[in-house]
Amino acid sequence: MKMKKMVLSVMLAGWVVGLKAQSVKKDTIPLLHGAHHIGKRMDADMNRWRGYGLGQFIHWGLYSVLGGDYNGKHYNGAAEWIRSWGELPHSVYDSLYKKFDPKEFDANRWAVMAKQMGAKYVTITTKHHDGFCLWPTKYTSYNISNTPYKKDILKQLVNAYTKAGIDVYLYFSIMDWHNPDWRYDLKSTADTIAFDRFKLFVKNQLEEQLKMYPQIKGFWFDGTWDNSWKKSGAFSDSLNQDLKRIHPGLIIGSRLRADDYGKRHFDSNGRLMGDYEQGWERTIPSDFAATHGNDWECDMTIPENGWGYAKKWMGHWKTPNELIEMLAKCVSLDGNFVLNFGPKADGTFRQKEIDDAKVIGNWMKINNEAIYNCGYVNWLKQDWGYYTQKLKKDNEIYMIVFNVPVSGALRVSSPKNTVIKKAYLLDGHKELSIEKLDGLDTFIHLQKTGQKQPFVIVLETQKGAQSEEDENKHI
Ligand code: FHN
Repeated sequence: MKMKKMVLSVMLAGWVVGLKAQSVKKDTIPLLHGAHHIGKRMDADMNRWRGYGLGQFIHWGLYSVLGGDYNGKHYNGAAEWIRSWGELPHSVYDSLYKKFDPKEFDANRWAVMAKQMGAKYVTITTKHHDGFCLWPTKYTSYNISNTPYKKDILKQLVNAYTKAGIDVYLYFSIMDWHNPDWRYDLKSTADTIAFDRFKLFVKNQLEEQLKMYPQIKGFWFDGTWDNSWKKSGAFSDSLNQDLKRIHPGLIIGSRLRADDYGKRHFDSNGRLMGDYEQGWERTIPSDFAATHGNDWECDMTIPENGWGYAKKWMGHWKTPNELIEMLAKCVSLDGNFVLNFGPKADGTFRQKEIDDAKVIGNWMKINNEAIYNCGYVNWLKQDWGYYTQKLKKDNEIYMIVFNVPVSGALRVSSPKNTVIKKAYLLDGHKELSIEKLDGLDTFIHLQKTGQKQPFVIVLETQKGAQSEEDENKHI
């Protein structure tokens, strides 16, 4: 009897453990400050973000006064980091605001240039790591109102871009080299006390921005990699929630938060913390699997590296066609592509940036149908370029072509049960001949199209029209 009882209780215990194992996944680490939702945000604001395709990044601040030069010498790192290299005394850098007087600055001209390029959103540095604020914040005197220029730059930009129909996002660096309460790590009570003051300063500044520029759509956080911030998971979580409560719909990427254990971007259970993945800086995922199906954005510089204005650009300068290809690749993998501009201290842009924006804009004028509100197509990738389709899927598939084979025939492998009814060039709608191959592949024959630039072919497809014989070829 005793034995029977024991077996029963062991069985029961096993059943309870089994139940537990079913309801809580084995690898789940209990977190107070992990991701608060699983899967994508599907509200209207986020759908709008998803459809942008192309954005502009602006890095503008005191570093543009130096442009990477100090005392007749040029420094080859990212020019906006010059204060941190020990090449010039901090007091010299921190006095640059006395020289910041962008006489040529015209926010409307900037917005028109971005609009012509085809940008649907802009991210503007309101405060980079140097701590200088482009808006007249009441929380530090290290701001635009104390420069010879005096006027609120941010307000002009927010108004001009919004008027041009471009959504505005504010870049905000948490790391702040100028604020005496900033800490890289928290190693003592004194550090913690100072950093608590700093956190309040950050919260105040962000709430101030929301109050002053209510048109904005989101924040773009940076400088969140230090231990002090990684140890502030609870604060970063409540800050995120506060900002969203004040401004419902606000979009914030994965750079802001840290979880209970200091994990960034993805929490300790591997879940994305933020509305989109913000780790694709100067790189693009190699394929769709690498995106893990998340929303994401790639931020790209035209030179090898460097975001703020540098008198000399380092390394390879990307050509407009390279940039257009990056844009196409991002959209084909469900991401947005954001191209950086680093205006000069006088408020003008370098010629190469102006020229590139024009070329991209001319291309977008013809081909934007394959970029805006478009995303991933689960068809076998081919060497000629990239597929996209409308996020609200219909029967059209876009082929953005960068490499034309010598044969002039572009191979398309359509999935089971999908038939290509018609193919034509988006520019001018010239119809192209289709050759159905044995099995599921099709050739789109280009003949002489005279295309010198990347171009788009539209495929009109029909589902469920494949013959049974063709379908069997997939088995
Ligand atoms: O250090 C910055 C850099 O200067 C620039 O602002 C880029 C933009 O993505 N973010 C940081 C590095 O991740």
